Amino acid sequence: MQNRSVATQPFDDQKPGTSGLRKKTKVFQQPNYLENFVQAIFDSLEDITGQTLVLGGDGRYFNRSAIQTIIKMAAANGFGKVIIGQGGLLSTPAASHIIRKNQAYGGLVLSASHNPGGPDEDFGIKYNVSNGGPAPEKYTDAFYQRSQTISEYRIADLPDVDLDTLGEQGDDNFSMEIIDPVSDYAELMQELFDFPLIRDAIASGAITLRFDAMHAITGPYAKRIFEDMLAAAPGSVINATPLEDFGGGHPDPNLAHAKELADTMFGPDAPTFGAASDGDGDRNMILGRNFFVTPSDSLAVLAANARLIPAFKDGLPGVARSMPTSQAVDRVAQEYGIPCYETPTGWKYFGNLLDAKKIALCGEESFGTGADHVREKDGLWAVLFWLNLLAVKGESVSRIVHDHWRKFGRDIYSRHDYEAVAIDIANGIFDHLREQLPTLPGQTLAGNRVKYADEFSYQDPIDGSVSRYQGIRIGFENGSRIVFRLSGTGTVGATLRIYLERYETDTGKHDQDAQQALASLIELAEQLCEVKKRTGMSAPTVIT
Ligand code: G16
Repeated sequence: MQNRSVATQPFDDQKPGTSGLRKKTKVFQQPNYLENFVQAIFDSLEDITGQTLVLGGDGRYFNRSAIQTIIKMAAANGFGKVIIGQGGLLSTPAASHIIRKNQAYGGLVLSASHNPGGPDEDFGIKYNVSNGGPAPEKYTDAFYQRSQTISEYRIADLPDVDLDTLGEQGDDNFSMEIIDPVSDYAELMQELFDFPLIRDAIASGAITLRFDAMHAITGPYAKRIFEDMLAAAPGSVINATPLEDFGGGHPDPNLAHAKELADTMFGPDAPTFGAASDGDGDRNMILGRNFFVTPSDSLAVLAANARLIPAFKDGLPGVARSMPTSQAVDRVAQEYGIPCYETPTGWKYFGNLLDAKKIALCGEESFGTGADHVREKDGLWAVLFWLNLLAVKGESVSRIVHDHWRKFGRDIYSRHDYEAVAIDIANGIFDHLREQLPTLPGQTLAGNRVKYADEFSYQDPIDGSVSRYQGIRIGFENGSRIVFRLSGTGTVGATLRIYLERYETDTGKHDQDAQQALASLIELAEQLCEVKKRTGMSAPTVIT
């Protein structure tokens, strides 16, 4: 095997965002662009000689060719072994599990998650560390720094690897193992949940299931787990074949993008349970018959019922949510006397808390829920948790959530996204918000008295690291909140996210439409940030 050094020059835009580096595919396809970033990662890591790297992606356009390049670069940079999902496929949570199970040094996951795929759409790459979780900020900062001074990358003259045939090839210095992407993950799920109970509930017809894989990575996982292992009717998993362009769709599991599933679940003869996952399998959307569960409520319901699941029969040491996620789970933690941590947006902030066993369950408003079994959010795991809960309780999704609201109150919640905003306008909005912060506490706005108004900073309780500028929060004495943040995952301009939340204890008002219930906060948010006025947009691009 011959190694080569290839001269290159830095690209100035290789700063990872909320979850790795995401760009238009054509940006990644520029000569040396992918190679520079991968070399910057390898240069920033210590003692990689002879180590094992896990490699896979969500199957989007450019996945296979990027994998071939990375294998050759891993060889030239001294890795001893690369474990690759068959066909170049690995869901994000499965990659996390495989890193942990094999005690690998780390992994590279090729995905732009819920962003569309294809030659004119998005591609992405993220590095996961040895605990299986996304690289913390100190790593991503180092990758960026290195990318700004890079002058060469190293690559081996190897023939392309057959990604489709299982088995190990190579020699003592460098080997490549192609593994079944599903089996280890499916086995882990079987250990965590009561499969016989779920299977019986499905067999008896008590649970009828529809899962939308959105032409993305979870198709093969969901087919194996739901249809083969849990005996759901053939066809219960729809859009089950991963496609390079996700069938032209947006693999984002929400009511707008998983429309086929939403139409079924809100139509006549709906199954009792519906769910969807995203491009790389870490997000989930949960639906009952005629009923949508917000991700924040889902996290709270799972926390409240954790003891009913084999994996959590002894209870939870603590829980965590990202800052913009609703406070529903805080109420559960308070009731059970366990801590609830509030972290910045991004799964990487949960890793230390999970490793230190401070928490065992965590989640985000952005359709992410997960636990201590891996170090990524996990779409199918969340679906199985709900299935296990339905099988134990024998009640409908809607009933379980309504009972939860009756006990804890309802945090009525919505997120409004304004996408592709010009960067200078977005910066202007934040400057304008920052100027107002000192004057807001004590004021009564739209009938709500402001308790605090600040820019969120987080100090990690385990390693003491501090993350600043994580979103602007305005909290009211009645528990309502408005949060403003710029997304770290978009690839065009800036995306302004406005998170709105109101606490309601009156059960007679629990069935209100969220947009109506939040109308006065929505208007107040516009008065404060002026996004419509400054951009000329008349409405949010997406409401979830
Ligand atoms: C990623 C992160 C999540 C985050 C989400 C939205 O999810 O892993 O932690 O909540 O992006 O981030 P933002 O609001 O900055 O766009 P995914 O599923 O895209 O990898």
